Amino acid sequence: MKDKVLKVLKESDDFISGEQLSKQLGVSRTAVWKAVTKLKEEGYDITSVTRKGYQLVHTPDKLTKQEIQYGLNTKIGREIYCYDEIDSTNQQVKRLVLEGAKNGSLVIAEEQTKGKGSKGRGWVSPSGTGIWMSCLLTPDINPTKAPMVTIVAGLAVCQAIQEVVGIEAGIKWPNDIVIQKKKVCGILTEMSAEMDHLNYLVLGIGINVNQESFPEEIKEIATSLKLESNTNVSRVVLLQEVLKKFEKYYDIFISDGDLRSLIDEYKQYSVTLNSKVRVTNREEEIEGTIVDINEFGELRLSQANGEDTMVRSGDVSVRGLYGYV
Ligand code: BTX
Repeated sequence: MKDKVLKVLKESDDFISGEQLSKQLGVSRTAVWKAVTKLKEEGYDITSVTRKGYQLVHTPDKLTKQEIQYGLNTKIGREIYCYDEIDSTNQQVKRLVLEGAKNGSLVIAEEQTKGKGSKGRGWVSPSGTGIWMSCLLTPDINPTKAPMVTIVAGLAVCQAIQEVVGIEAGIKWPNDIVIQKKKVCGILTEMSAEMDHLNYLVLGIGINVNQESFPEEIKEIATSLKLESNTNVSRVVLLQEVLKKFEKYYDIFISDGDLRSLIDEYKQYSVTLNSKVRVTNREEEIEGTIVDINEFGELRLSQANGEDTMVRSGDVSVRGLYGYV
């Protein structure tokens, strides 16, 4: 009932009477009043004036299912699970898979107590200030193609930031989004696969939105959209835009089978391309310049001795970013 009342209030520019609401929704005036009271408790600012009725004047920036789904037409997010607090949204997707969650299901939390970064690292995810989300995807692709989803997501996040906040972000290959050389977003794609069969992917995206400060251990390398733009950013609007952009590019990727149609656009955002880098993986450490990114999302590294190497994984430090000089 609460959701239905909210929808009618959102769609009306003027006051709407309790009587009209109860008629339209086929419920008693008391039921309408109860729903309005609940909405007010959740932070919706609803003015009630005798003989005029109710008017919604302010919507809180809370990541609730009804706010996220309002006006959203993507296939991703038709099923949404929202939590005030969870260990990690990626972990929660994996648990929901066991309960039968479907392709495109979305998990969102106001706070993560054990947010995951890549390679066992953590992700700082304080309450109410960021977008901590994970999406369940079951594409019919070879598991070797899973890392390309991170590339698709990076492109989508940059474009969404540009559209909603009006500032330019860059992508540090493969999974960081940076603004002014600081990390504003991290992407963690995990998968469950057997041999050449992909069971499912979990696409986790963490965006620092309205934080005004960061804990000591990351304050030199982290930033938020608020710090960069000097404005409060609506998490709901940004999240919706990320979903729209991601779905658009993801559909293209799935139909092409690789990144051939997207890579040129991606390269425009890359802070790794044409930069001096140091690549560290298990066996070795090599330095050079990234001269290209191919349709599989792999880097071509050119070394000083004239040798070219393809980089498919490993930690890539970009000169000028996060303390690598
Ligand atoms: P990463 O391994 O590239 O980055 C992790 C590193 O980034 C940490 O070791 C720390 O130095 C730094 N860091 C930690 N928290 C933040 C932050 N809030 N802002 C900037 N820098 C930070 C990147 O891994 C992938 C992160 C994915 C996070 C999402 S949130 C939703 C989903 N659920 C989940 O558990 N993880 C993903």
